[in-house]
Amino acid sequence: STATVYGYPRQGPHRQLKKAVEAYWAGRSNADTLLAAARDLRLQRLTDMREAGLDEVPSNDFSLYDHVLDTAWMLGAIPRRHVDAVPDVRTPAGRLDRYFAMARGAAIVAPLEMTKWFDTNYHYLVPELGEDTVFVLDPSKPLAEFLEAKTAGVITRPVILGPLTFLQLAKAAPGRNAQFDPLTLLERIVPLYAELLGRLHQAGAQWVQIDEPILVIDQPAAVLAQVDHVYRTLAAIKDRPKLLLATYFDQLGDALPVLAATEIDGLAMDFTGPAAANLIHLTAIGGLPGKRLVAGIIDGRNIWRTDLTEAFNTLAALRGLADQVDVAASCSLLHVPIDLALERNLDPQIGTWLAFARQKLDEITLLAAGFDAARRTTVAELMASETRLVERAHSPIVFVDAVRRRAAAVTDADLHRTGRYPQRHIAQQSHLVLPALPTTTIGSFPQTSELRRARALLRSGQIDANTYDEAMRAEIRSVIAQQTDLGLDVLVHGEPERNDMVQYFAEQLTGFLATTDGWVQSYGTRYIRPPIIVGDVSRPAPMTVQWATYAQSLTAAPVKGMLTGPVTMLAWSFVRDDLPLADTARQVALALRDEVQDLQAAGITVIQVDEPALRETLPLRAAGRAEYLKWAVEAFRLTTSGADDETQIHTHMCYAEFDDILPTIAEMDADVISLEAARSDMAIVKNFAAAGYPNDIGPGVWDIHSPRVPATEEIAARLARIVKEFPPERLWVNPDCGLKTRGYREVQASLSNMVAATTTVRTQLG
Ligand code: THG
Ligand code: ZN
Repeated sequence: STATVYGYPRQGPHRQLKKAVEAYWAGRSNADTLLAAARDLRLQRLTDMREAGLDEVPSNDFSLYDHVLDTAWMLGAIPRRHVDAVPDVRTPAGRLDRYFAMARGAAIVAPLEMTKWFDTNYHYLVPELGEDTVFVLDPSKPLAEFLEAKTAGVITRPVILGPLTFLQLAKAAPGRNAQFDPLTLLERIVPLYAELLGRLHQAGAQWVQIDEPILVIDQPAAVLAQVDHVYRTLAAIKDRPKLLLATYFDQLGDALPVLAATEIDGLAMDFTGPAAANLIHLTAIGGLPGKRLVAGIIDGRNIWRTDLTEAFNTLAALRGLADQVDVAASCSLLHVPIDLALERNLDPQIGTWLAFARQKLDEITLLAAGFDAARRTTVAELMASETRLVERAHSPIVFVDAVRRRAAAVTDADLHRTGRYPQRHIAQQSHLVLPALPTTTIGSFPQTSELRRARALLRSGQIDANTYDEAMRAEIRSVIAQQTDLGLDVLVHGEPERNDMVQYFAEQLTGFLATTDGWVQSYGTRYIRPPIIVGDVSRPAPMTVQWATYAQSLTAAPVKGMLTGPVTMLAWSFVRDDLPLADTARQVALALRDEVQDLQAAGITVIQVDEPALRETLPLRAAGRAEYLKWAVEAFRLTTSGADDETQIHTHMCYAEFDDILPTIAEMDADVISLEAARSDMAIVKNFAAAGYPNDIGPGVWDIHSPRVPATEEIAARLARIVKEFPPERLWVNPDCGLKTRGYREVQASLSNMVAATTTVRTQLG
């Protein structure tokens, strides 16, 4: 049995890649320096994976920014505007600059759009394709990375994003027919894949891994026919490497028999979580005779040590279902931090429960060796694994009786506000006294370098907590004064005290664990450190009340209390594998419910509970969606329904299109929801109206993802349009999202125009 992985973290243990790329962008280094740093990182990864005992190591899973962008480049799918922005690519610097122009834009040229990679927190760049896209193969990256490893003495397995996934993740190029279906270009790119396979074969590749994760999403029969066609075509090539088709994140469903019937040489499948159903399907179709099966039996996207007994049982069930059964993680290890050994603040016992990427390599080689020896070599490890599980189950950190009892005692009444929306609306209006089209912002104001500096000084002990708190209060005073001058109706305190909202709450909730070095790539050179939910969650003390009440003490206008909702707290953390997600969501909801009540008791009459991640965690396959949406809505309602009728509950969502979950959003029953809308030109307003959305909405009237200041007339025109599409008495005016990534100058100018536009349209409304 071979031990392998589909991909490994790219950044290096000290985020060297981030530093090297950002130094290049800032003009502090040059192309040679950047490329040399990248090469060193790749060779280090190669050594780490070999030394951990992997038999087969991937290549081309590395990227300077994103592997979908790399694939677009490899196929020559480069938008005209990026070619024009960087016309000369004869030098390495020219090639890098065009590549980074696609990723980040250049001067006035927009970058490719960015979106979520399946249901992970990784973002890829969306290829732009049209009828007129001319594909030309540039195999230099996969070839060079293969040859680089070969020279270092390792025959790697190049990883290539497959044609069906590439096309389905792409979109119609802007300004072209939006109905254009990129899949119609399949016949044009298959020959390029064929040519690439030939080139890799010539270079000495024995196996190539083609990633087709899109096949775990329900696919219509017409697409399955295309799957059949593509893989028969590629398998029919003479003089090619062996083909390993890799899927992950869920079960294969109807695509499994289609792939099993082709002449590809191997399938890599996920056997963790919902994908465990793959085992039943595989058995039902009689396995993969004549093929290699790579079994993803270690969870590649979570950080718990594997239950070795269970993993061996899965392997035993797979034995004989293919010519060869190999061991791997369920997906690329890109989604977990690199090495537990880097942690500087870890409880030693909890440390024995965790495995980051480097530790997962050890688990994989152990399982592969134990599988070959029918477990004989691993008796000691099996016993240790059992012991750890028992310790974990009985740890007072993990199981907290009071939390369990409280969660079990939740009743249907806890999920309902006292009054229904119309009654609440009257109660709220009587003391908030808001004008028509009330103006507000989403919550955060710019995170200045002074704020970040104050946090760094506090962490290093150079200033004390009082000095830090006073710096935060000074910022709050300034943010409140600005909003008062601008004439906004519902104010915010600006969240200067929060770096990352999830991290901020995780640090204050019992049951969550923060890491010191657990960086995971979010997009490009940006990383996050997801907290780990280790045990039952509770709130030892109020978390936001002092900041909210301080802000409220400075003004007669209402100041919103700001919380991150339970679903988003889970979506952006590593979750438990020993408790259903719905149960953790309920625990987090109860903790936040207490915060809502404390805020209300302290005189905060508008409270916002953000759920930006609600849509992104929707299960990939339709079958799991209803159940997810049910507990997600319940968690939100549990968080908010302790509020009195007079307290106005807001929520905010972004990063996704919501049209397919409008009934769910209505069931959340927030009094007001603010939404990302500017990029889709307010299309969402009509959709909410058509769906009969019953409560208030605040469609974002300006796109905060761009530094551009929208003109008053432009915003006024948008408002004039939407007041005809949705009842104006239930409309709010706000930007698309929080302002923390923007600068104060553009924020002030944009908000000023927003208020002016609102005044104009109010007058028109009479
Ligand atoms: N918080 C968390 N997850 C998220 C977001 C968030 N996922 C989706 C989206 N927002 C991702 N966006 C970003 C934006 C900026 C950064 C990371 C993810 C970022 N990171 C810093 C860096 O890499 O330099 C490090 C931040 C830090 O010091 O903590 O800028 O808002 N949880
Ligand atoms: Zn947002």
